Amino acid sequence: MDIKDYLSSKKETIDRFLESYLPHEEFYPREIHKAMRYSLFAGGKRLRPILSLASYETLRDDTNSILPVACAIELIHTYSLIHDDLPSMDNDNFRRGKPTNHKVFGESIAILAGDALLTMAFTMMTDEFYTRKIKPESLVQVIREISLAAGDKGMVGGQAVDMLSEDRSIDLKTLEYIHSNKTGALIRASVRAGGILAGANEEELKGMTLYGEDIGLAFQITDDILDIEGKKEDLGKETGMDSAKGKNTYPALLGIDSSKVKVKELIDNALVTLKNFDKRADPLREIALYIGSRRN
Ligand code: GRG
Repeated sequence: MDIKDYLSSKKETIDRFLESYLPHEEFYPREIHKAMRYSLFAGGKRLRPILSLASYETLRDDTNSILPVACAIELIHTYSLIHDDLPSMDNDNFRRGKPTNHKVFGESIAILAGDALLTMAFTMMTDEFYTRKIKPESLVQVIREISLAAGDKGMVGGQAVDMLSEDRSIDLKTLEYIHSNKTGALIRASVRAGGILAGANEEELKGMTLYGEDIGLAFQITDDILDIEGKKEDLGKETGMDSAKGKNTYPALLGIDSSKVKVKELIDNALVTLKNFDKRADPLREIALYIGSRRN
């Protein structure tokens, strides 16, 4: 399979669904809908919803029925990026190759656009019209998983410890907590959501969970490495920001070479956790390899 074709065809499907769901930017109040659309359609990779679809496809066909859940995760991810860029958080000027949301719309609208995207995720996942083909118990289970991953025991928790650790030295255990929660939790939940909705058994879900944890951590360590070695044109944001902000990162703690070795180990492990899955798990395998070698 060609992973580039796979990613771009899934991205198209996801974008089409999001485009049809989001209120038009002329919808009152215009400023908020413009700001939501601005960040959502700024060209994200859609990695998290793609992971949900790929994980579902390891067991079942026809991902259309789970699009509202997969796309809801992208809404949550986009909210987190808008809030992460705010002056009170990372104070960034560029995201997805464009000025950050608050630079264009001002801080209050950026905060509200993030809030609205987060809230809309739950409206989307409980929209009877779109989710009627999903078993209600599975839907409740994934909504709970996703909300846990996004909250204080997941992404918000990781972000809080990250903020509190700036300009302080921390140990590897704390750094792993930050990375696994700030970035890893939503990635893990994306993979698990696809599995749960496809009716995965305990063994299958365990494999998917370990896979999600490994690629989630690898994704964030790669992000740390790209902040040092990546190109602004590829990343759509400025580089060198982590050290400028006194951020704790893998390269800062372990050095760049050991960080690369760690990414490779995690990707190898992720592939091992999928060993009992057949060919239908190839997209998950290819995504793991892509994460280990990504440039943006
Ligand atoms: C504000 C509660 C709250 C949380 C913020 C996501 C996050 C937590 C912070 C982002 C900081 C950051 C740049 C982390 C690196 C990993 C990461 C999430 C990168 C952005 O995700 P991509 O590369 O972005 O999937 P696209 O734009 O492709 O969707």
